[in-house]
Amino acid sequence: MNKTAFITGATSGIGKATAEIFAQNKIQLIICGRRLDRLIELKKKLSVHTEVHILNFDVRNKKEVFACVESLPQELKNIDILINNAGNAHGLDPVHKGNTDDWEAMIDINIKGLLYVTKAISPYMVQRKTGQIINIGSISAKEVYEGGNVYCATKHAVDALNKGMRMDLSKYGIRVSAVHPGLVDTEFSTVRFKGDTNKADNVYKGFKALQAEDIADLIYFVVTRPYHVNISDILILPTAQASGTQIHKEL
Ligand code: NDP
Ligand code: 8X3
Repeated sequence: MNKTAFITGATSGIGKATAEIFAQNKIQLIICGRRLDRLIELKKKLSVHTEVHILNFDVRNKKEVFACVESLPQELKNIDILINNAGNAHGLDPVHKGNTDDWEAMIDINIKGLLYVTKAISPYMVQRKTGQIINIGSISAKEVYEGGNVYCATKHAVDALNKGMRMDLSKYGIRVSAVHPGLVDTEFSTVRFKGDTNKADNVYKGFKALQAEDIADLIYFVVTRPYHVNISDILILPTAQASGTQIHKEL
């Protein structure tokens, strides 16, 4: 039987690339995000390979999250793989100049949104005593950089939640793991800098950043290990990046 994966943040970047590699390998998909036009376009593209179901919701909206998962047809409620990917950085201000709306967005999306989705789906996994949850953390889950204050705090929280979820769920045969990327060239920096593409492009200048497909490849590797193997925590960096703050650039 084909596996079913639920991917949050499938409208761009890492989530979209993961949907693509999963579809090519016949994994049934539930693709989620706020931008419905992109979800429709992706469904059209991937439906030649596999079944694709759209759920259009904001992970911050607790009611919507639970209602959307509840609305799934019975045959799609047996989710085998949850990719907790939706998330972004908003701003890069020092704490004394921080924008509290940005802080709330990051806390609500990266932490609370991830929790709502997990709470909506994991009981079905517990019931079936099988399933896999992959939390997309970041090098910012392990290290902190100037201006990264709240974003790094939310990703440190994802790191803690990943460990806590594994403790709670491994007894039910559920695999829980985290993939922590360094710099990946996606819409991430455009969102962080509120649409300023010059600032965003500068982040990835002078070195070869990771591509969304590199992370998707790794995620596919993690989900295709034999069931007794859980890749519990993995950091993936561009070759030019040695740490959260050291990137070798040739400009
Ligand atoms: P993108 O900006 O390309 O993708 C972010 C995705 O998250 C989009 O599909 C977006 O969909 C979704 N999303 C954002 N906010 C919400 C929301 N409120 N409700 C539902 N979905 C939401 O960035 P990436 O692909 O790079 O980011 C994916 C994950 O990877 C994030 O968790 C990020 O923190 C992490 N990461 C990224 C790195 C990088 O350098 N790019 C490095 C390390 C980790 P939509 O807007 O349609 O809702
Ligand atoms: C995204 C990578 O270094 O911009 O999590 O925080 S970084």
